[in-house]
Amino acid sequence: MLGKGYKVFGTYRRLSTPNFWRLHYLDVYDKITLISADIMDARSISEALKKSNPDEIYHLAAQSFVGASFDQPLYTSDITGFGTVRLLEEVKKYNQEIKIYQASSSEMYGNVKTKLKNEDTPFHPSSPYAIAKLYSYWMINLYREAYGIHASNGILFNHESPIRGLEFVTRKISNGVAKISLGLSDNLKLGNLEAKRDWGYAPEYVEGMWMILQQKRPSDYVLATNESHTVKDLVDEACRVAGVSSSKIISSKVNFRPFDVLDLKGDYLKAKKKLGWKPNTTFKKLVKIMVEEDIIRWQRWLKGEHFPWDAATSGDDSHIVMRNKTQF
Ligand code: G4F
Repeated sequence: MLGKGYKVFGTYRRLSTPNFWRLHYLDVYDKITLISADIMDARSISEALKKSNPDEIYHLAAQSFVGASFDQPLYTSDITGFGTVRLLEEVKKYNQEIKIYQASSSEMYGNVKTKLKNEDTPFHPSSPYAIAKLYSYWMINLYREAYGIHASNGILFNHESPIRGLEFVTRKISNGVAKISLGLSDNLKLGNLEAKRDWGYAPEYVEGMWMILQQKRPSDYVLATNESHTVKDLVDEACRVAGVSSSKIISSKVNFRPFDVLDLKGDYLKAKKKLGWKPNTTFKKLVKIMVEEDIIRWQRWLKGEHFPWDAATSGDDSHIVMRNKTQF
C-alpha cells in the first residue's frame, strides 16, 4: 500500500508486551501511523475512523487460529463474528462511501463435497472459527445490499510466508525442520498429516485484496491456486529442502483437532477474469522460501544474534527474547 502511494494507518491492540516484529521485518514501522483500537470496542473503532478518515478499510482483525476456536468458541465468535458488525455499524454512521475488504476464509466451505470450490459453492463450516467467519461474510453481503456500502469478501485459501505465526502448520514445519537441520531439535510433533490444503504465497494474495477494492462494484472473490497438497507432502518437501529425514516428523493425536476439514482446493477463475489476478508462486517454491528463511534466522541466532522474529510467547520458541530492546 505504501508503494502505491497510500497513507497507511494500522490499528493495534495494546498489549503489555508489544508485538510489532512483523512491521519491523517489513521495514514499515516508521512509515505507517498506528492507532490503538480493538474490534471488541465499538468506541475505539469510531475514534480510529475519525483519526484516519479512510477511503479503504482492510478488515483483517480476527481470532484467526482454527484450532484455538474449539477451545474458545465464544471469544472467537465475538471477535471474528461480531467484530465485523461493530466495524460495519461504525462505518455506516461515519461515512458510507468507505470501501471495506472483509477477510473471509476457505474454512467456510468446511467438508462440503464439491472438489474445486468457487464463489457459488455452498458453505458447510466445520469449526467455531469458520462459523464466525461465515456470519461476517453474510453481514458484509447484507450491508452491501441494504445500505449500498462498497463491502467485498475475499474468500482466501491458506496464504503463507516467513512471517506466518509459529502455530500454523506451514511455519511450524519450516521452523521445525530448520531447527532439526542445525541440530537444535530432534523431532517435530504435528497432528493430522492427511489433511489437504491449497497453499499460496501471501504477498500475492494481499495484492488481490487491493484489486478487489479497486472494482467499481463490490463483490466476493475466491483467491486460491487450484491445487491442494497434504500436510505430509509439505513435510516431505520441507525435509528435502532442509536435508532432514522425514522420519523425524511425528504425527501425534494430541495435536489433532476435534473436527478437521479434509480437503480445501479453490478455483480462482472469477478473480482471474474480473481482476486479472493469478498466483505465481508454486507449492515447491513457497516451501523453499519459508524453509530457507527459517534456516537463515536460526543460523543468525547461533551466531549470537537475538531478535524477535516471533512474539516471545509463540509456541515452544518462547525462549527467544529481545537482547537489544531499543532495536525494536
Ligand atoms: O495451518 P493451519 O492451522 O491452518 P488452517 O486451519 O487451514 O487455517 C488457516 O487457513 C484458513 C484459510 O483456509 C484461515 F482462514 C485461517 O485463519 C488460517 O490462516 O492447519 C492446516 C492443516 C489443518 O488440517 C490441521 O489439522 O494442518 C493440519 N495440521 C496437522 N498438524 C496442523 C498440525 N495444524 C497446525 N496448526 N499444527 C499442527 O501441528
